[in-house]
Amino acid sequence: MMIKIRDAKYAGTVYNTLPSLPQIAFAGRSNVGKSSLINALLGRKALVKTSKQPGKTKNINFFQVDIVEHPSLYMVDLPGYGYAKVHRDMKSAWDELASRYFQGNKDLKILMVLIDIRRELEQEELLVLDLARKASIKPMLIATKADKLTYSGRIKRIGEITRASGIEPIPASAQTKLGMNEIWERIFQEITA
Ligand SMILES: Nc1nc2c(ncn2[C@@H]2O[C@H](COP(=O)(O)OP(=O)(O)OP(=O)(O)O)[C@@H](O)[C@H]2O)c(=O)[nH]1
Ligand SMILES: [Mg+2]
Repeated sequence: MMIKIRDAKYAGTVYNTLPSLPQIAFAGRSNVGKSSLINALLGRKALVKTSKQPGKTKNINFFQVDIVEHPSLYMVDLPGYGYAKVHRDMKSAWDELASRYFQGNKDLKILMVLIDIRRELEQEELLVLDLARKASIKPMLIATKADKLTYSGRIKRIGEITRASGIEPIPASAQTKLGMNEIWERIFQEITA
């Protein structure tokens, strides 16, 4: 699939009034690579700020993407959850922010739940998948940082994550761009359905 991005720009936060367009949201624990994945999908180096320091993204940020010969959409960068150094109260704050954003949001077409390909699914991931299902939002799993494993290591982890979650994850790397085409295909399948 040939994707040509005409324009990609920051459009505001969940608190702004924005024109109605399909939304693709990215969730996952801090440092899993949400912001990097959005940049990689858009072929941009630093539209979305990334950081080695977990907890960088604190708001729900909307990026408007205009694509040649395809409908425009928003990519939505959600704050990371499960950052160990953040106080427990932050976790329920995340749930509250996300639930409010998910609830009754007809434009939200896919919730991409990111998991580091080397890590086991934990309660946080299962909770987010559950939140999506409750709000009738289609969840997809992306196994990030796939460049850190060999091909056979990837296959093994994909099987394990599928068994633990019931969803087959797409292996992806913001570094090598592995998986970008497949993710775009799934996005268009969903928003044109
Ligand atoms: N090797 C490798 N490193 C990656 C990949 N994606 C992200 N990283 C690195 O992981 C770190 C965190 O990436 P971010 O994209 O900022 O992660 P985030 O999920 O947006 O983090 P928060 O905003 O804190 O929730 C950075 O140092 C990235 O360079 C990848 O595919 N491969
Ligand atoms: Mg981020």
